[in-house]
Amino acid sequence: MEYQEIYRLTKEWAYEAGEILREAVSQEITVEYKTSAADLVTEKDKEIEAFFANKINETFPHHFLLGEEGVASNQADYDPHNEIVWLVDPIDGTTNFVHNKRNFCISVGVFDRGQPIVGVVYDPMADQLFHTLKGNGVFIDDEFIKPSTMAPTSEQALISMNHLWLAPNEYLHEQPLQKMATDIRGFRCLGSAALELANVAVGRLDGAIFIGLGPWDFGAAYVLLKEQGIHITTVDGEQIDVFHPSSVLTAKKELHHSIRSNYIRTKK
Ligand code: 2AM
Ligand code: CA
Ligand code: CA
Ligand code: CA
Repeated sequence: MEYQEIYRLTKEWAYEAGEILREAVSQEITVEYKTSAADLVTEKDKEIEAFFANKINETFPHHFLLGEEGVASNQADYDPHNEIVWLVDPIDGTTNFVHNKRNFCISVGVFDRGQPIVGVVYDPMADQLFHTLKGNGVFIDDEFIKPSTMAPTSEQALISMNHLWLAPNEYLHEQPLQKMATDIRGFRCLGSAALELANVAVGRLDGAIFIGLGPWDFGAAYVLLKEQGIHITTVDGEQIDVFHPSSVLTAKKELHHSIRSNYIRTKK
């Protein structure tokens, strides 16, 4: 069955790509600026995305790839809602890859006509693979991660965010997360959205709230979170279009509702 084969190969390719990145951190890394000094890309980002583009093209020539570095931008126009599409972030957390040499990942989500099929997030330095095939449950490596029945309240919650909340953004007049910062147990800001979202899917974090993400950032984790029955919407509480840039708010139903109603002042 094609989904099983996609699942098997996604994991295999993520391990192969991870091996390349593990070797790369001990060598000199060539860094370029994309839009600014805060927006980095290395030759490894491009190499890993090209690696996936070639594998997908050879094995599933009728599938499409949407990746951060745009190596497959020569694909003809297509409607992602009518195709099998791979959302690939070759390195999520490039800044961590360059500076810290840890806390980055490879993120691969596969969607069939918009439906989540496979989600794989591989942290090569920790050697941890978060993965799911729709309907089969979420795993870290070989360990099945049972969806937790706990329903944390705001004051018990550990929540990931990205630093863009600290800059002026479309959701505020004031800082909407300031009150939340004093109410919740803690914020975390790891620098790899895909890894942080995967951590919500396995219960290591209670929620995450990000703005300005691309499909490749949340694609794989979207599949993991949906599989666990954890809410994932835009910050405005709307359904995410996985093929377009989006804000992301994820948490279990009760916490998701409490964040939305208590802390987010949505667009005027
Ligand atoms: P990247 O490393 O693949 O570029 C860092 O806070 C997280 O945000 C990473 O997941 C990073 O992905 C992503 N990111 C990088 N640049 C961003 C930007 N300009 N806006 C929003 N997210 C960004
Ligand atoms: Ca980037
Ligand atoms: Ca990314
Ligand atoms: Ca990236």
